[in-house]
Amino acid sequence: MTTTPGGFADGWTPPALAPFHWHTYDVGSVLPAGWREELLSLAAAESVRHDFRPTMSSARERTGTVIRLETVNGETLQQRAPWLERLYLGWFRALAERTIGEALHPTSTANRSLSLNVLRGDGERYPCHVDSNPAQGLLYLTDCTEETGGGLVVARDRTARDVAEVDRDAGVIYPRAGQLYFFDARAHAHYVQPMRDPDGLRAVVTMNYYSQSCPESVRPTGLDDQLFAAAAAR
Ligand SMILES: O=C(O)CCC(=O)C(=O)O
Ligand SMILES: [Fe+2]
Repeated sequence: MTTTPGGFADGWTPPALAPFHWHTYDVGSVLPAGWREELLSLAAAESVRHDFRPTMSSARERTGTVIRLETVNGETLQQRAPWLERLYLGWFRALAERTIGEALHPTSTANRSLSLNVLRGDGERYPCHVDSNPAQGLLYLTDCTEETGGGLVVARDRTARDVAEVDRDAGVIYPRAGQLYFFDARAHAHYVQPMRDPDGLRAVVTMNYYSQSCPESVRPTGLDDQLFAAAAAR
């Protein structure tokens, strides 16, 4: 086999499937002043902690793992920050459709649509999973860096089954406040690193969209029970 100076063997062809990719819209400065502070106050006042047991088909954690989640659920967001739902249904959805290239459908319940997730410096992390939805939106309220932790770690390898396997070959996204991300992570396991700074805070609004080619009915059994357990207890 001969190789070119760039290291390409003769006959190299690109992979059939596109590598993991995402799109970022820098929306922070065009949203109405105070949007971020309003959501951070809501998180401080209304977030609820509960134990998440990742046993559903989309989980990519070792058996028996229990992870403490802290969230403001979609029903509370709908009542306390109704403008967020309007963005989810309207402008943000239109931006997502430009990225994903398909009409996107809102979910049937407020809790499935929106969530405000909080991680604190006390080692909380977000569990490893694949998404069931073809378009995930993430509006970040805080900055994350290599120093603070809280990076979103995404496996390049489509077969990664847990955090250790993700870590073997992964890209890390360090989000900034005001950035709105969209991606399709149905085939790439991902998790959020624990915060390294004891005083750290990471907050993000997550948005789920489905579509005709990937309808809400594919959502894994048991996911809602585990994600919204706290809502039932309130
Ligand atoms: O918080 C993040 O950066 C990722 C959250 C996530 O993966 C999800 O909501 O599905
Ligand atoms: Fe995800």
